[in-house]
Amino acid sequence: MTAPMSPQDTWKQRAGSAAAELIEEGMVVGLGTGSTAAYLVQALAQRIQQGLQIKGAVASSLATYELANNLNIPMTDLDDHPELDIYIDGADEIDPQLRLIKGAGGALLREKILASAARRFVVIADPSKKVTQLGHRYPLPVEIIPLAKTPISLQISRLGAQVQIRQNNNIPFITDNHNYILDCTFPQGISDPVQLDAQLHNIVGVVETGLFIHMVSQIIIGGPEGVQVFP
Ligand code: ABF
Repeated sequence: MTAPMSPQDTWKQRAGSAAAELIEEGMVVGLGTGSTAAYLVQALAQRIQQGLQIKGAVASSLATYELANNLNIPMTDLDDHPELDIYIDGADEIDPQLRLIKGAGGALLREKILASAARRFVVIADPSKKVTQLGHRYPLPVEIIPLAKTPISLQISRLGAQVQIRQNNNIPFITDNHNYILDCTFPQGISDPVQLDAQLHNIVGVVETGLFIHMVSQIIIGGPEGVQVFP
């Protein structure tokens, strides 16, 4: 017997299914990572089973690749399709200006590459992801070159953050790109995400940050009443 879905999972599923409806015949689709994106992948697989034909899907993580491939979604990559018609992914925090923190799942670099290669970037989430200011609930993930972990941690702490190397059982978490993630907590929140993103990118050895600014085309929030679409 399968356990009943929690309300939050139902809301994530609503967002994922609504986003799958945006995918049209012949599109190249970017698939995000995380539990909300997994519902998108399942809904897309169902549409393909019912006859939708897409050119292919590009996954933002090895985990999503496995899931989509196992569900018989035709997979491709950015070498064959350097431009995506649409990229759909979850987020950790969404502010009123549709700026995001992403990367709790550890796939932020590939996610940002796909978002920047897409004509349209659609974010799917449940209502818990909406915040008034970024950085209050989740630390900001920053992907870095492992060799430089100590100097980079020092420089980021001088920007006002508490910095921790992401670990699993006391072993550093390794990204799909063989890098580390620093989880950076800003106790007062992030007042100027644009400036912070620029400051972080100025630190040698920082590969990418989990701040997604001026990238989002649309947000789909699944909730108790159905889905809401912004803008
Ligand atoms: C990816 O998965 C990430 O960028 C984000 O960290 C996370 C969201 O996961 P979930 O949908 O499980 O909350 O989209």
